[in-house]
Amino acid sequence: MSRPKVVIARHLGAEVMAMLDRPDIDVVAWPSETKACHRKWLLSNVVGATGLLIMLSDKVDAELLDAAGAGLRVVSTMSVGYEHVDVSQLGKRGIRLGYTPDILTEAVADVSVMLALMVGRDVGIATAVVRNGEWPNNPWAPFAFCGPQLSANSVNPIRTAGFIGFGRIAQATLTRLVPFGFTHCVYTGNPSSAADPTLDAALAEKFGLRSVRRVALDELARESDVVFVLAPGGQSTFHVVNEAFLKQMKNSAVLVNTSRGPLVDSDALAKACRERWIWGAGVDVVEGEPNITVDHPLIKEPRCIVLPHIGSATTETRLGMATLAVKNLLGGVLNEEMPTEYKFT
Ligand code: 8YV
Repeated sequence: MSRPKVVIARHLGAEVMAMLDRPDIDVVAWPSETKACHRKWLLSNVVGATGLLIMLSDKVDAELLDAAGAGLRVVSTMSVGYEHVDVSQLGKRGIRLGYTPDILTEAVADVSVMLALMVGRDVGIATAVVRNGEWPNNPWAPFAFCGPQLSANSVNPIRTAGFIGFGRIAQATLTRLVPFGFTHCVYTGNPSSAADPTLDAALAEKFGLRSVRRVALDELARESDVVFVLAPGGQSTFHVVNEAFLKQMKNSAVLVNTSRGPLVDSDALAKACRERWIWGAGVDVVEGEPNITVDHPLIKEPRCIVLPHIGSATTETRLGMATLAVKNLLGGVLNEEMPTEYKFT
């Protein structure tokens, strides 16, 4: 009997690839050194596959699933998000889906706080001054490079964190802000669930804050000293941060997006930074990534820090994600349990 074919769409590093070195499967892996078009490679190599392991950048649509054929049992994505996968097509065809939640929570929370601090303290502008040899032309001046202080202080003893989306990563981010003296938290919840004051009181107690409140978007914009965008992508959250939202933010506030680019209208955000509706922004994700040129309005904004989607990029986290993705893949291929399987509704 022929062995099931598994296609690994990205090189996962020697340690994780070794997990696939087993006698009961045939492995076809993307030759990362090639200059071939990745999509074309995938379309031709997925033919007859039983399992497919992909990343966020690899679109799984009807075309790819048709190319794979009826034998495909599992798609395993090395990501917590799965908007690049046509989930309804998978459901219709009875194909299982694995994804990698939880494991990246702490790494993304770290980057979220890092961006808030970097923007507030003008690190982008300050490092450019040093790198460009302009430090000697910028002698010490009392208010040079000064920005709003993230942590609570005698001038601003009340610090409010706002979260668009209040899942695992948002709560891990809030945990990090508590030692900075944050006193209040406002968040937007899933529109399909009702606001619950009892839950909010329990959350305030859990985090040791004076209050945690689920609020409407405009209230969140008005009250927050820093807004973290941490909701899933998709149509319901498209441009949830737009001109109207940004105009309501405090002009000392910082916006951080470590979720998905399309949640924030980039042109509106660039305008908000340029016209000082807000202090600045730190984004790990941008609409249209990775095809961003240096002319992009956000890259041109001095008080906007743009990162190339590195939220989960620590060695430990990526290794954990890749290992989990392989376990999900093998579970699906061998008709066994998958550690983190998407539940079709
Ligand atoms: C990664 C992510 O950059 O997991 C996600 O959904 O956005 C990031 O952790 C990406 O998934 C790597 O495939």
